[in-house]
Amino acid sequence: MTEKAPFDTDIVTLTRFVLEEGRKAKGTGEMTQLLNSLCTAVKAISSAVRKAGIAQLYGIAGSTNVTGDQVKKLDILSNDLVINMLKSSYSTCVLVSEEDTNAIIVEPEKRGKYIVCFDPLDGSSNIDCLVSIGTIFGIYKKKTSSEPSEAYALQPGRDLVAAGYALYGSATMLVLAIESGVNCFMLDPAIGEFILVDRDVKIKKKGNIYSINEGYAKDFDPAITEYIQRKKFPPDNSAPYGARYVGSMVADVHRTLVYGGIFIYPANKRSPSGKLRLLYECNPMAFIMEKAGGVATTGKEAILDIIPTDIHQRAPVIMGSPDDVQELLEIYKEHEGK
Ligand code: AMP
Ligand code: P6P
Repeated sequence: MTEKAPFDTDIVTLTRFVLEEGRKAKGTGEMTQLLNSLCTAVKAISSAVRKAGIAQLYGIAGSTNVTGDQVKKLDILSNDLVINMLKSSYSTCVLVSEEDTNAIIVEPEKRGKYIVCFDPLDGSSNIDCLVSIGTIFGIYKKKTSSEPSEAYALQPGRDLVAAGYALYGSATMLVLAIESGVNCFMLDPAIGEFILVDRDVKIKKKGNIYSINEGYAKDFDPAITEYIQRKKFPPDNSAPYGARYVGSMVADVHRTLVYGGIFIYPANKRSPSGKLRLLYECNPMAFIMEKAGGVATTGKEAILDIIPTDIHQRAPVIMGSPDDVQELLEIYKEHEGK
């Protein structure tokens, strides 16, 4: 008789984890409310993302579906879900979304003390070919009791209270970084709960994968060019690195967190600040990387130390295993002298 897999009757769900952390913090419960509301938005986005692929195949195209219902573009739908779930958590006062030009000021009767910067569906240009995409978020506490404004969000990533991402890949995973560290939760569709699968995640000191869009090699600065050359033709005759690039930040960063190595979206001649957005792509990922023992830099300074001046500003990104990032920083130093 084959042994039945034991049914775990004491599963640590994200809801339970967040409640326990809230109890430990002896807080008011506002952060707990916020995180659990965000979790609900991510579950709904995961469901929509997986349905949209099928919808695309069966010709539910354009702005209405076969029953004439308004079918929102997936990234707009995701944005609405996050905004509505955060507002109804009574824990936020200012929201910054990749989809909205201006910061969203929460109506007075629903305000709380947190600011959330998020990309509701990062990499959504990949959805039609079913490449993994994600939701990225960073959470700050307001610093004053003045009337909330866009300026509330212009805090350095160093001041983040929590950050995380959801990866809609072969499974849906939510990675949450709080003061105490990084924890990974896998969505179990059978029960609609995120289950804790990796506790207190730490990145490898050194990896063997580099991740960069080499299509831009013509515009790379010399330090990047030299670094990539070294990965392909190691001067010490060690094994070359593998190259992996999905083109969806959440997928590339998650692989780097799990396998080690380095993810690079550098500045170049055409884009002097790179492409990725500081508030809702670079800072949350940098916070997670540092909490996991990794390094996240622009090449000149730690990403988390940048004082933002605009909610949609961009920043160059070099992040991952400490030894790998350090090797590139040393090449940058050598080139500074030239
Ligand atoms: P609160 O009073 O609920 O807003 O929590 C105050 C502070 O305690 C938060 O800003 C966090 O630093 C920490 N905290 C409270 N609840 C949680 C939680 N569920 N997970 C992680 N940190 C928490
Ligand atoms: P490129 C997706 O569009 C995105 O914002 C990130 O998720 C991803 O890392 C980057 O852009 C990919 O940009 O220029 O390599 O296509």
